[in-house]
Amino acid sequence: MGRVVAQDRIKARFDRWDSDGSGDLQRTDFEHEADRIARAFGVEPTTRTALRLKAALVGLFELCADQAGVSSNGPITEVQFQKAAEGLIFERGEAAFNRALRPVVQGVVRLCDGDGDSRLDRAEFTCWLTALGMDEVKAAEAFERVDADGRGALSEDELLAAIRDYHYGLLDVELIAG
Ligand SMILES: [Ca+2]
Ligand SMILES: [Ca+2]
Repeated sequence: MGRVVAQDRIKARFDRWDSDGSGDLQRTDFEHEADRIARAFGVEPTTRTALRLKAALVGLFELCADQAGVSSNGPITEVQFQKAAEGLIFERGEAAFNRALRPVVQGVVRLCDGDGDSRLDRAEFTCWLTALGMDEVKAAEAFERVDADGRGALSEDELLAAIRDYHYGLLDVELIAG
């Protein structure tokens, strides 16, 4: 596993989440990110599914703030974020990583889970990635790679494993891109 790849990806994540470009992360960055994702799915930010995603992202922000030892409104500097994210990815273990990210994954799954079975089939997953700006051919390829058990639908656990593998440099599919 490559720490350099991991650090680059954490840096890219930081830049994306710093939605106001202030050079540090505030709670409002994560609120705006949630609104932006909801709109990418064609959902008004005031709907229940969008608000749940927002609560999940704010929860993740608070966890990072807590790790960084700053106020629950931030700001979190880039160095603090890098340290908190590396701790989560490399040191605290898979269970802690999944606990931190699961609400966000659930929040996004709800936005594109058309049949409501809490799993994403090929079309639903393609909808996720194309809403985040990936083209359809690449999204279809990504589905094959993430569908580890080949059953044609992605569970939350498979999605979490894919996000973790991405940050380990084991997979080149970024699922919470923007
Ligand atoms: Ca900011
Ligand atoms: Ca589904």
